[in-house]
Amino acid sequence: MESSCTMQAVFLHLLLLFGNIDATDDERKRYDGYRLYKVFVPDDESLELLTNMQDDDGYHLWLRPMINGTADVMISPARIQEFMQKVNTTKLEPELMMDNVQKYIDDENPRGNVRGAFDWLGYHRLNTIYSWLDSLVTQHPEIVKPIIGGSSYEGRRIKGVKLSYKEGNPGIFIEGGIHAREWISPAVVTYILNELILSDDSRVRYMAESYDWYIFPVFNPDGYEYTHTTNRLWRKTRRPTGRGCYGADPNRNWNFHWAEGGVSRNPCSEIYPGDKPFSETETRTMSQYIDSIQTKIFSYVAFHSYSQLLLIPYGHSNKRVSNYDDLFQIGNYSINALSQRYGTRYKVGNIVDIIYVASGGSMDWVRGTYNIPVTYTYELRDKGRYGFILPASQIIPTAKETLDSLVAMFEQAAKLGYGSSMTAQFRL
Ligand code: 0X9
Ligand code: ZN
Repeated sequence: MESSCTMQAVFLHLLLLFGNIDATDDERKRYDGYRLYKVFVPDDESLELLTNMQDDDGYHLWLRPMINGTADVMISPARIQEFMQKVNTTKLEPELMMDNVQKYIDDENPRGNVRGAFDWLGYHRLNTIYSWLDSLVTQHPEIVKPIIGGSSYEGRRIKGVKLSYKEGNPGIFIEGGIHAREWISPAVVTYILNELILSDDSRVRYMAESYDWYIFPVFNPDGYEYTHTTNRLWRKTRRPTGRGCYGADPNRNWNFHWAEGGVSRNPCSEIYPGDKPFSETETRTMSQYIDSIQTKIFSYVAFHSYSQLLLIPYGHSNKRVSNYDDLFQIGNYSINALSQRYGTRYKVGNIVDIIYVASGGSMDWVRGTYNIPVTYTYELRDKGRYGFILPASQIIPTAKETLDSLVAMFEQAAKLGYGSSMTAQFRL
C-alpha cells in the first residue's frame, strides 16, 4: 500500500517534469487571506522598519521601498495584527490593495492553461510558448531562425529566435521573463515578436525589417514553470542554495559590480545574488551566448514588471552613463508614444535615481562589458493595483502600448545616429 503511494508520487513527479500538467492542489502554495498593502515611506525610521521586515517570514516585499517613497508589502494572515501594530508606531500610511491575494490569483488567468493554440488572451505554459516559437520557424523559415541561447539548472532550454529580413542589419536583443512571476513580460515579448512578423503597420514593418532581432521570451524557464505549478509568486531561479532555500535572483547575478548593493547575502532572500557572479546556469549560459553575438547588437532591452518605468543603467551607482542625455531623450519620446493609446503614464530615468540600488542586473552587464549604447529595462504595467497578478485581459493593451513605445524608441535612436546601418559601425 505504502509503496504504491510512493510509486504514485514518483509517477506524478515524472509527469510534472516531462509533461505539461498542473501540480496537485496540496503541492501548490496558496495565498488565502494574504493582504497586499501599499505603504508610504516618509522617513528613515519607516524605511528601516520595512527593510528589517524584508527577510521575516510572513512579510513579502513586492516592491522594495522606492525613491518616491512607496513600497508594496504582502502580509500573511498570521502577521497582519503585528504589522498593524508596528505601522501604528510609525508614519507608514498603509493602503489596502488586496484583502485576499489568492482571489486575485484565481481570477488572473480565467481560461486556464490552453494547450496547443497560442494567443494573447491568457498566460501560457513554457511548452506552449516554445511550441509557438517552433511554429514560427516552420512557417517563416526565411526570416525566423531558432536559437538555443542557454539552459537552466533543471535542464530546460532557454529558447529564442533570430528574426532577420536582411543579414547584417544592426541587432536588437530582447530579454523577457528573467523574473519568474512577472508573467506579463513573456506575454508582451511574444506579442511584439508576432507583430514584427505579421503587422501591416508601416512604421512597425520598417522597424521590423531594419534590424536583426534576437528575442528570448523566457530567460528563467525553471522559475516560470514553478510559478505555474507550485508558487505563483516565485521570483528567482530554482537551484538549491543553502539553509534549505532555493534560487538566486537572476537579475543580481551578472558579473558587473556584482553584489555591490541592493542584494542580501541570505540565500533565502528574494534578492540573493548567488554565491558568486554567474553562479546560476541561466545567467552563465546566456552571458556566453550574448558574448558570441555582442559585435552584432547595438541595443539590449529587458522586460520586467511592475511600476511603469523605463530604466536607464546603471543599478549599482547613480553615476550616469556617457550617453545618458541621449537615452533620456529617446526614453521620453518612447514613453510619450506609450501614453498616446490608453493614457498609461511611465517615468524614465536612471535606476538608482528613480527606484533603488540594484547591482548585477543583465542590462548593466551588457552595457558595462560591451558598451552597447541603447540599453533599457521596462517595468511594465501596472503600478500596484494588481502588481504581478495582472489580469490576462490586460495583456493585449499592455503589449500594444509597449510596441508603440518601441517604434518611437528606435525611430528616435536612429535620428540620433544609433543603429544606423549606413554608418560603418552602429556602435558608439
Ligand atoms: O529589482 C529588479 O531587478 C528590477 N525590478 S523588479 O521589480 N522587476 O524586480 C529592477 C531592475 C534594475 N535593473 C538593473 N539593475 N539592470
Ligand atoms: Zn523583475
